[in-house]
Amino acid sequence: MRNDADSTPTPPADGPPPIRLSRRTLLLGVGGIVTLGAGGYWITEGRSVEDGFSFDTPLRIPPELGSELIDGERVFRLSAQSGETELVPAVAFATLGFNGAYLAPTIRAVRGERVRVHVTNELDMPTTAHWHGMILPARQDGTPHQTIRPGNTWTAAWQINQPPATLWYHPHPHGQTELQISRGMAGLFLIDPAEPTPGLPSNYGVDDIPLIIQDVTIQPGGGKPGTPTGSPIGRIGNTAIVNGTHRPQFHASTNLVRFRILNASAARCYNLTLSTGEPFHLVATDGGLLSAPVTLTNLLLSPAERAEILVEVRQGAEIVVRSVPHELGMSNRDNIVSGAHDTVDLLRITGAAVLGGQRSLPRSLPSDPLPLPDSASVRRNFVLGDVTINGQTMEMNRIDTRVTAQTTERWIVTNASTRAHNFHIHGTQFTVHALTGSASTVTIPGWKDTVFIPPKSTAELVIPFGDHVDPTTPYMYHCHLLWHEDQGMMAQYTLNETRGMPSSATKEG
Ligand SMILES: [Cu+2]
Repeated sequence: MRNDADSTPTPPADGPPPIRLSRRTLLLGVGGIVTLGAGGYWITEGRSVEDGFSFDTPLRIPPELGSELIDGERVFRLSAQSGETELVPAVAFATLGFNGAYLAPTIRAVRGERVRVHVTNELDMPTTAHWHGMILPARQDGTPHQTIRPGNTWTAAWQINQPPATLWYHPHPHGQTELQISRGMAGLFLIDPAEPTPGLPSNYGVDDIPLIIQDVTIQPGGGKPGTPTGSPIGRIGNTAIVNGTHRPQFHASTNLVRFRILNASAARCYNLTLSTGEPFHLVATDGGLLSAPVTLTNLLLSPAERAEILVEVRQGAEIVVRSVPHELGMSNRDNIVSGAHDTVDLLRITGAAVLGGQRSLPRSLPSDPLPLPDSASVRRNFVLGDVTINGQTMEMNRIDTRVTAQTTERWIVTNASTRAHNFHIHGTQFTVHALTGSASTVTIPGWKDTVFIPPKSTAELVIPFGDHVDPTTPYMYHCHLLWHEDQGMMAQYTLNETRGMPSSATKEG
C-alpha cells in the first residue's frame, strides 16, 4: 500500500491517472483504503448497513435543468465539463459531467413538445450527447456520427413523440464511451405526461426520486472508475455511489415513494431487493409505464437499463435498497470477478414519524399498447460473440442493416459467447417477446431499449421502427457493457423508405 502522499502515484496503464492528494486527505481516506481486498473487485467499502457502516449522508438529487421557450421549442443548454469530485469523503476522483464536474442535471419535457438542446464541449477530448431510449431522427441521436470536438457546440432538435418514460443521456464517442460515462457523464431525461399520472408519486425530490447508480474504485492515491478485475464484462468498482452520494440516506415523508433507477455503471449489474424482505412494485421499464404494477422481490438491472419502482414506507421504517448475489450465466469464476456474488447496499430509506399522504398502489397505469409479435413482417438473426455482432466489429462506414421505416421486425439475438452481454437498439423501443436458454429471467411485458442476454441464451425482440427516414445516417445497436462497446461490439442500421438490400433479412412465415 502506498503511503507517501506527497509523491504522485504512477498512472496505471489500465485507466485514468489517480489524483494527487494532500497528506491530510489521504490519511482521512485511509479507512476506506485499508479495507480493500487484494483483487479489489468485490465491494469492501461501506458494503452493508448490517456490517456497521452508517448510511446517513442525505441523498443528493440531480437538479432539474432550466429551459426557455423560444418559438414554440423548449430550449436547453448543456456543457460537458471536467473536474475533481469527492465522491467518497476525503477521496477525490477525476470526474466528468454535464453542467458540473460529475453527473448531469435532469432534463424534463412533456410528450408532444418540441425540444432543442445545445451541447457545448468544454473537455479536452471529443464527446457526443446521445439521448438513450429516444425515438428521434438519426442525425439528432448523438452517436459517433455527431461528434462534438473540444470547444464546439452541437445542437439537437426533435419533437417528443413517445410515451412518458425515464430515459437518460450520455456520451457515445467511438472507443471512449466507457471512460466518459464511468467518470460521471450521465443524466436523466424524463418524458412527462401532460397531466400527472393518477396514483403515481410525481413530486420530484420528495416522493419521485431518481437513483443514478455508479460503481467506483477507491485505491491508494485517490479514486477512479471501475477497475479491471479479470472480469469478461468490464471494469468493476469496489464502491457504490448513488447520485454522487456515498452511503446515502433518503428520508421518506410519504407512505409511497417512486424511485426511477438508472444503472449508469460500466459493467456491474445490480440485483435489487429490499432488506426487509418485502416486495416492491415495478411500474415502468426502460421506455414507459407498464399497464399495471408488477410486484417483485428482486430485479436485475444491467448497465443502461432503467426501472421505476414504488416502495411502501411505514412510519419510522428502516429499509435498505440492496443488491444481492445473482447469476449472470457465466462460469463461477467469471461471475465472481464480475461482482455477481457481491452484496451491495445502495440506499437507506428511513420513514418519517408522521408520514404525509396515504396513497395506495395504483391498480392500473396508462400505457401505450405494445406491438403484437405477429405484426412483425421481417425476421433477422443476430449472434453475439465475445466482442462481435454476427462475427464483425463496428465499422463507421458500413451499414449493417437496412430497415424499412414504420415496420415491425422480430430480431432473434443469441449470445453464443461465454460472456454476459446486453443489447441496446437506438431510435426505438421494443418488447422482449421471449428470453430462452440458460436465462431463468421472467420477461415482463413492457417497453425496453436494452435487454440483458446471458451466455447460451436467446432474446426475441419485437421492434416497431419509427418514421424518421434517413438512408445515409445510421442508428447504432450494440452491447451496453461499455468495455465491449468500446472494443467495437456495435453495428449500424438505417431507416429506409422502401426495402433496400437487407443483409440478413428473410421474410417470415
Ligand atoms: Cu457485451
